[in-house]
Amino acid sequence: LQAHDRSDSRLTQPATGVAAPAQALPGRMRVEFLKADAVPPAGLLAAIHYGSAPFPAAGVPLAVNVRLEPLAGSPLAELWYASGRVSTGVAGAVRYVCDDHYMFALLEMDERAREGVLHTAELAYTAVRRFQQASGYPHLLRMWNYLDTINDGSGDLERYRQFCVGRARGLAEWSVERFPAATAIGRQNATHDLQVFWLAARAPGKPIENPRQVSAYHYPRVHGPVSPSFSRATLAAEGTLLISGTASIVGHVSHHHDDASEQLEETLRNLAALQSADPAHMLLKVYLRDPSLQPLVAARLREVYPKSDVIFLAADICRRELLLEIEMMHLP
Ligand code: 3EB
Repeated sequence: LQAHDRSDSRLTQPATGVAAPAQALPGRMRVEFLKADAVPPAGLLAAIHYGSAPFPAAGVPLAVNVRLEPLAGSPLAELWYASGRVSTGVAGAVRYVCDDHYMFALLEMDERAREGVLHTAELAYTAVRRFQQASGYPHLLRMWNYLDTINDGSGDLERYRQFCVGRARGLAEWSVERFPAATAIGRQNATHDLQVFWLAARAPGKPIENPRQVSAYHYPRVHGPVSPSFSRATLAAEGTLLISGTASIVGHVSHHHDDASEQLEETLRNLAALQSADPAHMLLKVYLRDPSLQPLVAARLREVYPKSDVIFLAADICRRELLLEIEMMHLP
């Protein structure tokens, strides 16, 4: 029952004459980055924390450690606030937490216990599909995928391409119109884990494609045996725009090989083509193959998105000629 709207929530506010904060609206996603030495507050659904620094996860219902190193000055964690009753659970290899509207879930699989990344991804995504179909949160809004040495192997044997084959096999009959927004990124250190986590909802989101780019699920054969299973963005029912990892790809072709500054400009044009009207806040995550690119990228992002928060992470991108990738969240 979607009975919550602004007028309903105003009725429950004390008559102070002060407008209720946007994040108090039921079902409104509230996401923030946590400053480097701060402690996570109460009331969270999940915390995604980056790198090897110790993280005070006590009291956080689901803490996910993404083993990518944050670059100088970056916040170390992303906090997802809960709205309503929170419960946690385990279903096979899936660990999850849910509230009245959303579910966050996590799967980590050691590739060494399976036969390669294709098979691991197939197992993982079979589990995702079955778990999602049985849950009360059937709509996948946003997924993150992290794996080691994403560019190892040549041609169709490149690990990213193998991951794409396994993911598609695992998702099986999952229809293209219901693909979530996503990120698929390579670690620069060895963990042996395929790590997949995702945000799902009771209410469907709207998948959005980018007019400047061929839909990833329609990429031609030249990019691998099976096209990637994701949408360019998801517009959640309450207005948050969740933009996939976005890079210097026009049509289906990588542009500006080996020119980071031109790749950044192309990426910004791709992001602009997905922009929502007037977000109150923007959160960016920037993946850089070479950490020495950070000052250049940071300076340009301050010009383009002066009011945003940014996490920089050292990471490999899924095509070897790509030097950077940016994902973004627009909060209404
Ligand atoms: C691209 O546009 C760049 O396979 O889940 C971006 C976001 C990319 C998600 C994925 C891949 C994925 O094709 C790569």
